[in-house]
Amino acid sequence: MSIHLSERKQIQTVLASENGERVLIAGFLKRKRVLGKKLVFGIIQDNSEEIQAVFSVSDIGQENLETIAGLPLQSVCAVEGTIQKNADRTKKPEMLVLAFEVLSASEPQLPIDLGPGTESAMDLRLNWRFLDLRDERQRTIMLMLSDFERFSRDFFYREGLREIHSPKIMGTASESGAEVFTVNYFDARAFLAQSPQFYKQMAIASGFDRVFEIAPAYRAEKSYTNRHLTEFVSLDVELGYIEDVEEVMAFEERWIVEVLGRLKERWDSNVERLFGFEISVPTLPFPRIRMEEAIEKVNRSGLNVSAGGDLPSEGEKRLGQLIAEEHHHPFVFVTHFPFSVRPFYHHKADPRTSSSYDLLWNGVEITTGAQREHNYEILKRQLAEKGMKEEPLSDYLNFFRFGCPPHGGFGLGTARFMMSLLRLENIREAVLLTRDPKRVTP
Ligand code: AMO
Repeated sequence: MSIHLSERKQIQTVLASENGERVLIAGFLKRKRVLGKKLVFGIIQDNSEEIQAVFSVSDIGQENLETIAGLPLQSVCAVEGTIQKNADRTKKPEMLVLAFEVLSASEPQLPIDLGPGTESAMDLRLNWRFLDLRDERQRTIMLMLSDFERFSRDFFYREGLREIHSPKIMGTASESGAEVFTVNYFDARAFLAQSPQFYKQMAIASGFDRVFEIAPAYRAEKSYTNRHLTEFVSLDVELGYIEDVEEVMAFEERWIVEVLGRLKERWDSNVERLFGFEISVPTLPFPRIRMEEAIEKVNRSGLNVSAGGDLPSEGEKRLGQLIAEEHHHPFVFVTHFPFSVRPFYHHKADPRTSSSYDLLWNGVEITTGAQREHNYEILKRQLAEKGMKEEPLSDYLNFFRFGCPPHGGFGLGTARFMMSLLRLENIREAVLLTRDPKRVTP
């Protein structure tokens, strides 16, 4: 009896088949139980689900039974058989195996432990990330990340945004000089983009009303923390013809509520089983607090963060807790940052204050957003105020010389989003592969 992989069905689909239906599945041998010389129970897992396959000597013969009994876990097999529904409807159907084929045998000794309660150290898991991702919890994070992007695209297209892809090799640094990677570019020097900031603004100057981009961003930050990577995926939005920064915040909170609602609908039961809590969809509008007030509030609670500046990460954490107690809300927009701690391209609400915000989720910054300065003369003054030269930024400044709609937008690290959503300890679990100051492999 030969197996035709083209007839393979996903296990999730197979679990809903009729009793007695003949089906073909394929996947990893996740666990097995050998009962004497007559019976082997094997759990086969694919991308969608797992199923118990019953290998019995009377159906497949002695030789085949010995093969499956001796097969190392994680080997890849194709299994054909009939579906046996359980009389108890709460129990999953099983498969009575009629034929199987080992597509690729695993080595018997795995370099890491898979499964709950047997976790290997993070660093070792990252060395063997392809195996680590065979664990359902790890793979679920990636599948949800993919849905997060998909649901976001749905929302953005419905709201009239267009997707762009801007270059990641640049002639100038986009955010600030300090954290940028330099690359040899033939006989010259170039930089890796820290953000698509300049190009998403260019798109507005080019006449695209509203745009978004989901793409890598690079930061040469030496800091080795649980929430910084040197390469991360940045989700960027830029909206033309806005009235003020409030419009950007209102857009962002509507997007987050829709996306969380859809993620809950699709993933809640898996999240409950694998992570131990339910996804909660926040109410609108999210709380907003001015930076000045945020600092006062945090200091009143016993921390001592400097006034007039930015909030350090412990301050953000405390603010998240205080807002959660007061407003019963996991999100907070911190607004009215001093211009002194913001980039030159932010619009000013008044001479000392930028029209910008950070969005915190459970006390972790997931977004920076702002209205941008689109007046060429003012922009040049703001550059001078920051002690920066015009010449290296001349291409950027040109965007504002021939008419540019008022605009604003935000940037969000997709891994930070997943980390907050799933309450992960480490951002490294929320990216396919880690790039940090100590790691450029695998
Ligand atoms: P900012 O530098 O705050 O703003 O970055 C925006 C968001 O990107 C994520 N992020 C990171 N994630 C992982 N590792 C890092 N090293 C890292 N650095 C940043 C965070 C952060 O909130 N151009 C502006 C955005 C804008 O104004 O539109 C910018 O890049 O989630």
